[in-house]
Amino acid sequence: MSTPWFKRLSEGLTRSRERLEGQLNVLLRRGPDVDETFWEELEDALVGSDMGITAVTEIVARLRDLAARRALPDAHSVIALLAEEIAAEFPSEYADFLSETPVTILVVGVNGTGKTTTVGKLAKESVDSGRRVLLGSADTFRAAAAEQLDIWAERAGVPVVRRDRGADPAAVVFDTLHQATADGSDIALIDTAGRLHTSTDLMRELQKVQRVAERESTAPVRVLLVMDATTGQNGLQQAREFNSALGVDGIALTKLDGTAKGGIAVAIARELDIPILRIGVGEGLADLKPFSAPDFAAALIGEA
Ligand SMILES: Nc1nc2c(ncn2[C@@H]2O[C@H](COP(=O)(O)OP(=O)(O)O)[C@@H](O)[C@H]2O)c(=O)[nH]1
Ligand SMILES: [Mg+2]
Repeated sequence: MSTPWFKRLSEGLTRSRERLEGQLNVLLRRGPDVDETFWEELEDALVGSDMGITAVTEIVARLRDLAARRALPDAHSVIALLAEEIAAEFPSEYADFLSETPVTILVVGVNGTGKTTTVGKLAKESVDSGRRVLLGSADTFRAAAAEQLDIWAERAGVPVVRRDRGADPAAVVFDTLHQATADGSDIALIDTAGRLHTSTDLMRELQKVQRVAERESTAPVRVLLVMDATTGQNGLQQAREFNSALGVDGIALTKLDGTAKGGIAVAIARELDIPILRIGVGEGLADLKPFSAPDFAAALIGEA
């Protein structure tokens, strides 16, 4: 698995891996015995990486079962199966709507999670796969938001629809989707605001944006939630709120390079039941990667 992509993923997960690998090595240095203390310490190491108690309980239960059924001889042979069991926590089949054509994507999430950056990276990915892309700047709340999206649009070499600051975001969506139809766009990516006066205001505004998108889009409309991996378990509560207001179809998990608790991806998959479609491992245009559960699990636990 030494492809350039795996190498980049692995680099992005360095902080998480060092932490988990360190703890697993301590565990292995205790000795080869697979006793109750071993299972407890394994559980603690996994919980410490933010995988969430539900996933950890399941992973450890499956490993205990395997250890008994296959009569695994020692701690090493149990840890050797860990990556596979972590990967099993993720759904094995789901539609990657970011690769569908045509499609309209509403990119939502809390302020600062990386929505605008992710729109830019997705624009580049889509252009590289030969698709006609249009961006819509529906974050009309922040002064700098449209300028920031313009910069990404320029980097990716795609057009962007915008209106003045303070304009109705739903009007931007209307304009964007009419232009997408006129241009024959394959993918329309709509950036939205992450903060308003209150969270109720924000959810109401996004619901309006979604209604207008559903009405005006000739392509299927999907909701992509951008989550910041560094916010850990707090992000889960925000995700539930977005999901109940809008119905989230997929997740982009950003800033995995900025946390030692990358296990949060496991908690997200297990507790939200929404597929992670992309992960962000840096600030550059090429730092958004398709999610693969086996690669992720392997990069997360390393060579312990
Ligand atoms: N390290 C890192 N930084 C990221 C990633 N994605 C976004 N960021 C940074 O997070 C900050 C907020 O991003 P932005 O797109 O403006 O968030 P928005 O408010 O949700 O639109 C910026 O400084 C981005 O460069 C990532 O995957 N890794
Ligand atoms: Mg933004």
